Amino acid sequence: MERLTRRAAAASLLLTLLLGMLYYITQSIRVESLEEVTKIPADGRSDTHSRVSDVRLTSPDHLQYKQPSVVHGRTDVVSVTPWLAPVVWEGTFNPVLIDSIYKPQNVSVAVTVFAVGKYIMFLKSFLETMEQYFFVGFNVHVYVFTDQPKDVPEVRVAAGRQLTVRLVPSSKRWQEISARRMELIQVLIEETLHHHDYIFCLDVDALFHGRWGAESLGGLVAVLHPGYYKDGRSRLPFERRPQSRAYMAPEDGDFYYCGGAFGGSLQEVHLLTKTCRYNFEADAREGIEAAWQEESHLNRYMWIHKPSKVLSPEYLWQDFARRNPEIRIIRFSGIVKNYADIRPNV
Ligand code: 5GW
Ligand code: MN
Repeated sequence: MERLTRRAAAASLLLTLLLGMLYYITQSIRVESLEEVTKIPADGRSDTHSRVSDVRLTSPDHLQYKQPSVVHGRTDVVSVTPWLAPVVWEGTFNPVLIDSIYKPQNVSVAVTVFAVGKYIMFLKSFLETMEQYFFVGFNVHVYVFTDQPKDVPEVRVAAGRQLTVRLVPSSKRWQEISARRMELIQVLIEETLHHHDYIFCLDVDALFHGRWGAESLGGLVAVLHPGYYKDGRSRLPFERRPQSRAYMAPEDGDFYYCGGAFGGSLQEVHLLTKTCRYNFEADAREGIEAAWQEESHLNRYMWIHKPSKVLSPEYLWQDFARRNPEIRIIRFSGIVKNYADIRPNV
């Protein structure tokens, strides 16, 4: 009897010891992995948190600007989404104040633009007008993706701005040029992650006509498509076939966004391009191509991952469209192109 209790006591002691050791081991693993995710790289930027999430809106003490009002403002447009992201319209922000907040942060903005095949003809005026209107006074690095590096025009750029040419293979099928944009942006971000804070991916067949500045910065940034911003869900040209990974049900969708301009922090745009590329390629393997290619996949992505900033159609208008009264300024606009002239044979 006594021997039995002694044995039981020894066993329970051993068990307690074992449990204690196990607890210690799991705790130390937990602490280690916590350290792993909160580790700040040497350059001061965290890998796990994008800089935008903890951006400080610090403004200089003596800046003079018009007093803002919370009872008077634009009433002809909505300037906030139901998930409380700003919708940027002329008159909803003060450019002087915005610049005073973002300039001291010395942000670096990357831009991607594709000029493949005949689209090289749009590059010169795109770059020239960009120099006049896009993030003037900021660090801007333009990455031109082209199959004709020799034909990239020489455009004089201000201090703090630079241009890099990246060679891409030419392609006969336009669907392929379109499809590979997401992949090439994804790879670019992987290679330049620590060089820039934000990135914008823009169509080349457009010109800048007005300021496009730091008011457009955000974690995930989408532009309202100029052709559909007043339309009901049933009219939005989302992909409607359930077989596609870009599928949107009739009751889905906030807004219809442009494929020709989107952006955000490098981390967010990396996830976007990686996801859209994956879904596009998986669809292709099953023999399906979404109605508007990567624009359809982008719209599906933005439905699930709501943009933290929405840019009004001022940020990608179309030259052929009638200018509606709520459009007080056109900042960037697609030029009218003769499709027969510029597109490769399909
Ligand atoms: C060619 C034929 C059909 C569709 C796209 C192309 C094409 C697009 C091309 O041959 N070369 C090229 O560089 N692109 C890039 O993709 C351009 O940056 C272009 O702005 C972008 C999107 O194509 P877009 O502008 O023809 O599409 P939409 O919807 O603005 O007309
Ligand atoms: Mn375009």
